[in-house]
Amino acid sequence: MRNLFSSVILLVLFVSSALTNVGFASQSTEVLVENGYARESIPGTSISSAYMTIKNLSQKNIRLIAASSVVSERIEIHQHTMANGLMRMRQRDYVDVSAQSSTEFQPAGFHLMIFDLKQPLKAKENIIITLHFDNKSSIDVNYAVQGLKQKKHHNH
Ligand SMILES: [Cu+2]
Repeated sequence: MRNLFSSVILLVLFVSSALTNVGFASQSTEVLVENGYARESIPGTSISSAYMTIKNLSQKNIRLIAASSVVSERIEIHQHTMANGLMRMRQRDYVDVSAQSSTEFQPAGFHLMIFDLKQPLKAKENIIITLHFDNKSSIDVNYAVQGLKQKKHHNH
């Protein structure tokens, strides 16, 4: 029961933040994050990945250096690369977003890798991930959870 109760509270928080899909900078208004979405976790696993576009409107280069969230204690910055026809994934310490430019996090590219999910991510939920930058600013970003593409459709 306690679990259900805290889920309801979280859901209320998610709904209020889902009203806008753009992240707000807590210390800098010069970074915008758009099109945030996360993947529904595959049943039986506790991992997911998240994607977005980070826009740097400022005159200075910035660097994404970490991500954190209540849904997991462990979120890493990753990059997919193709090598000899094989898709490889490696952890990155940071990803740069150049001045007045944007950097895409997308499948087959940069992504946030979410490990050790406290609860599975389900389609149509929203989660908040805080992005931390090297200029000490951070942004709370809303990620809409999308269903798995290959998943057969079930009605609950
Ligand atoms: Cu990854």
